[in-house]
Amino acid sequence: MLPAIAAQGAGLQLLAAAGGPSLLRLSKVLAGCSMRGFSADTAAAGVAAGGAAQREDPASRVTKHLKDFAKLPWEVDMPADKAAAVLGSYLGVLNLQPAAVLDLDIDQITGILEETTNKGDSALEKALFSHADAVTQRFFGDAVYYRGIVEFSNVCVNDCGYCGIRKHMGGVKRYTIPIDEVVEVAKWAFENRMGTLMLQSGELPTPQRLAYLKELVARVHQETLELDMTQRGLDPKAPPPADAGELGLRVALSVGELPEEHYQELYDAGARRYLLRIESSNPELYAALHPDAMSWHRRVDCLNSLKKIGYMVGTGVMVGLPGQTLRDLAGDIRFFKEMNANMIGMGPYITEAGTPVADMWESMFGHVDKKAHMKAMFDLTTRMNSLARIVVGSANISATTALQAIEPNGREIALRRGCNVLMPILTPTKYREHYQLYEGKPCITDTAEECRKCLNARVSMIGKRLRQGAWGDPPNFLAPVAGVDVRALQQAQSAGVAGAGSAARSYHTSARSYSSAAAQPTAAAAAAAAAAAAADAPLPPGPAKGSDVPRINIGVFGVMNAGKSTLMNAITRQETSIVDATPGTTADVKVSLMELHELGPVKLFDTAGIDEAGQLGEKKRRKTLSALKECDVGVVVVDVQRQQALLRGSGLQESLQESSSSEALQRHLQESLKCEQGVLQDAGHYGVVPLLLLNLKGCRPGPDTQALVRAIQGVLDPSGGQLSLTLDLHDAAADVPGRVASFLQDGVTRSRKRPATRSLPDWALTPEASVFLNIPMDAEMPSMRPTL
Ligand SMILES: Nc1nc2c(ncn2[C@@H]2O[C@H](COP(=O)(O)OP(=O)(O)OP(=O)(O)O)[C@@H](O)[C@H]2O)c(=O)[nH]1
Ligand code: SF4
Ligand SMILES: [Mg+2]
Repeated sequence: MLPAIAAQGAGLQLLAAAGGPSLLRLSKVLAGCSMRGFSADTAAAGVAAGGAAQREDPASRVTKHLKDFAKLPWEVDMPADKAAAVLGSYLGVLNLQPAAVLDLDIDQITGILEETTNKGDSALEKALFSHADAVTQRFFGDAVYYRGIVEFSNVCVNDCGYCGIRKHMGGVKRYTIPIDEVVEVAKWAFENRMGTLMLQSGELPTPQRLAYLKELVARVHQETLELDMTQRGLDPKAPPPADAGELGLRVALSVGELPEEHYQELYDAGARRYLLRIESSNPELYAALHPDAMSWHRRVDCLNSLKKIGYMVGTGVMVGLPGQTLRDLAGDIRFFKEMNANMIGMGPYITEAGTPVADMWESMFGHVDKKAHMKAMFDLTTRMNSLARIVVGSANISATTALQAIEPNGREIALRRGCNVLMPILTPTKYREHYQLYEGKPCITDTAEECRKCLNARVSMIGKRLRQGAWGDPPNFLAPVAGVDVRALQQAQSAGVAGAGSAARSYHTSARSYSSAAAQPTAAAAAAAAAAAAADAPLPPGPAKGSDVPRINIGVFGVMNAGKSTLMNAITRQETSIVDATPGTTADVKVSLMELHELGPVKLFDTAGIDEAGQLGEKKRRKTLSALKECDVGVVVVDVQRQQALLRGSGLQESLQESSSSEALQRHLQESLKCEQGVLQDAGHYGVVPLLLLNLKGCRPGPDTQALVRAIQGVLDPSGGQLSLTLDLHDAAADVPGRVASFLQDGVTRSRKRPATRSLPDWALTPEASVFLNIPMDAEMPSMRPTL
């Protein structure tokens, strides 16, 4: 049974009068966009063009729909800490951290969906959206990534009951775009800095299609790589330098179920991502929507094969299918979590006339107001996006085109509710109308150039930034995020804190509005909160040694050449330390006093490697350990590249693929990670919060690196309780400073030291703001400052 349409769901507030601060801000953003070159177009080489000059300009198309809003439809006015409090109150747990990933079980997810969908709980819904946005920010900052899609063929052997290009659908003109034409689109996508190209089609498991695909994948991969090398002044025919970073386009495929050997051959040709939608995690519902020849279990086998080969694997479902329940949808979220989906795409089910599922839908819902129903499905889909973000953590989640088919600002709203990826359609216009999977598919007549401009305008409006040209690999491909086990926490708190268990119950009886839920906790919840607060009260920030300014002390530790100074420079966003490939470049403890935007005043320690041999090495080691004692947070940098080389030298590379917990491998890692383990132990001894930074240092992403990262984490953090971050500090596309800052913030939260209040709030950082700075003058301030 479909969920009832909530009478007072999160409706958009359409007000008669335009204006107000939000609109003012919107107009500024759009003015900014046009200054950044909306009007000066470059020709879309090789891609359908024509008529664009007479057509509506993308920015005005975007604004048209917004002029009646007093509040922008994607805005959520609940701050992250309040959102965590409301969610925690609903779930019956205390002190839920803002932006925490939550390992919710199927009952908890179903409960949230019921509360927000059928009971119209707008406070919980706001908390859900705000928390999802905070988790997105934690892993991606304000970055939004592109995946350009080319629908290169609509030929398909399947008859999925909902699909407008299924094999037996009449009136569809079948096409397959010649390889040269697709390669031209790929080059255009590269020049327009799309980062990834997704090649999509119906399913056709024939040798001819495999040959076509292999050639296409290899050409897109190779030709865009050569283009990139040429533009960087490198010899395009030479092997790419090891430290060149992201070159050319990432190639992604979405071409259905194939034999495992085909997947392998396509991976070998250069494809690195694969999208295969499960459509529903409920096998019975899947069976009802597909012909008998199609099997849910076979699809799951395909997903497993893709994972085994080393693809970044994406999947997705439809929301609002006839016969689907809220529990089915909760099961979908668990499915994503359990397979550690690297990309998630969810769209509302939109009928396509003449398909069996559309007939089914008509017989069940033909009598309802279709517009209102679709709006409810839109809202439900964005709740699903938020839940996926909160539960899975750092996967990429796409704001699907189907959302825009229902609501003109659908994708922008979704980007503020957990999504971080946009997928512009680059299929040349002459083919596009023949790839109509559902009714009202938007942008069918837009050229690729129009589509790109329109998306740029949309992303700027919501205060996010398109990371053009970036591959945007999902962090959870290398390092899945376990998340807080909410059920276990709930039980532990109920056992340990009187009244904590009743927090969930009390939530249901409290008033529905956010302010009353937050400001008037019941007596039981208040008692529980007071008890927990006494136990967990953050310590006031203590004065740093020799200073009367309260600072948080953060140190960076590890072996020589691990990338400690590189990390320090990412923390300070400047060249604080010398970075060089010579081991032992940092020979002493280097202290920097500064104020970081995210943390306030800090004292930073860059240190010498602790593995240097000889007497001098021993002196450096002692100095480093004395700095560790002073720290509140100690980041242990692990050089993954070095571990990979050591493993290769030991001949144990093979055992990595077989089992990351093999005894020989464990023994080897225990030995090669001795220094890092020593620092972690000392940190525990001195009460320093340890953070693990696994520095990939140019290691090629793939199953081997992934398995090694897991094995290292297993040795250094057997209980899985430490905070860790896996990334390449040179990855220009990964917003390294932003991710490092959130990582440190999480660490400081655990240190029980309260970050000082930020001296500059966000409004003060706008170009128009005038701010007087009160600079603290402490014992460590340069002596000449007062005379300046
Ligand atoms: N490709 C790549 N190179 C890195 C990365 N991190 C560090 N490097 C390189 O590794 C070398 C050592 O980096 P540093 O940051 O100086 O390492 P360190 O741990 O401070 O080294 P010492 O001061 O000698 O102990 C330099 O050549 C860096 O450019 C990374 O994430 N990717
Ligand atoms: S959904 Fe995909 S596999 Fe199914 S009929 Fe349509 S194109 Fe073919
Ligand atoms: Mg150094």
